[in-house]
Amino acid sequence: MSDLIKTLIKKNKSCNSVWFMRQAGRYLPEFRKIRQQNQNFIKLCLNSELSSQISLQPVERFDLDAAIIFSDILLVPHVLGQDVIFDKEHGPNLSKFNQQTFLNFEKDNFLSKLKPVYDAINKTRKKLKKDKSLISFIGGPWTLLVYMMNLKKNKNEIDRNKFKDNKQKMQKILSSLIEYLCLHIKNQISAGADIVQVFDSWAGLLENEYLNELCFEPNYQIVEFCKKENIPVICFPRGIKEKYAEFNLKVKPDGLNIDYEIDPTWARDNLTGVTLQGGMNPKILLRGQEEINAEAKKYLDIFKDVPYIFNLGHGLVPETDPEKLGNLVKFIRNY
Ligand code: 1CP
Repeated sequence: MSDLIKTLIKKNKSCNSVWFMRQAGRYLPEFRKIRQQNQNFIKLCLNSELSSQISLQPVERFDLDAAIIFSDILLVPHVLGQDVIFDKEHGPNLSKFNQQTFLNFEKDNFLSKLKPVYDAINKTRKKLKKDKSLISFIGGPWTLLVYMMNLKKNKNEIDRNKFKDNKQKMQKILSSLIEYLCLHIKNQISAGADIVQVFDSWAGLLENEYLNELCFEPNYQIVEFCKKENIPVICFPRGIKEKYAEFNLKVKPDGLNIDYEIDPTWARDNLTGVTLQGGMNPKILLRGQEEINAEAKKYLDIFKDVPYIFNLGHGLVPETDPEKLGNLVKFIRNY
């Protein structure tokens, strides 16, 4: 059993386990080299050999406690019929959502299109040391809807008119989407993943009156599915502020990743009965080593008596210096 799973399930304390969101990515020269030769990002995600290699890169470099499979939350809408284009300036762009295409999609087709992801998990598990975890993930249903229906007006705001226009349709689409996501989880487990993380990155864009229906309830259904499948699950409802407490009570995941807007002392005192993960602002890593380690120490001290996994409050940014990250990992291990 990996240290990560001991912390998630047995609620072990002070394991000093550590991994990073976006640990496989553009800040690593060995990733950039592969990326340069593979301009089509979706194709790269569906290349099982390269995906496995990329997943292992940060674990080999930093001896982290887990690999996270190199893939993307948007592969699900992609295989369900929407073209996904990554625009460097504006982020991902999806072709127009078609409800008929979506609802009539064949499950067998869905799984065969995602087979490279499962192959990548299988290959990675074989190369990964026994005491390391292999994390699989999905996007939160609401976060996927945001991309699928193009609900954002700008970086941090929902287009309210579009939201209202689409609101009636959402329940039907959500319940079908949750079924697909559970299938995807089941297959990732069969391929060798031993932890699931749910990235509900745009939960914070929901108005309070919709949080229960569009965030808590869908996450609850996924967590229940994971419990039935006997796999620990970590949720990340980014940006919901003090509603993290309600999320924890209602959804009851094994682990909860906090974002960097959450005060860690508040989290320790108010998010109980759950393993906490993350919190530190990834931009701190752009500062000097002493400041980085001091900030990490703050998190380690606050969480020393509760089950805690070191990670960040969002993904590593591309400007991160791998050397500083390596020093941070050493600092955490020796603390
Ligand atoms: O240009 C590049 O090289 C692509 C950058 C990149 C990478 C490395 C994207 C595009 N996706 C990924 C991989 C990825 N995405 C992983 C791999 C494993 C790891 O963490 O190392 C994971 C877990 C994701 C998850 C993901 N994709 C999320 C949830 C987490 C988060 O960042 O909030 C979201 C919202 C996406 C969509 C997405 N994919 C890529 C971009 C640029 C975006 C938009 C969001 C963003 O700007 O971060």
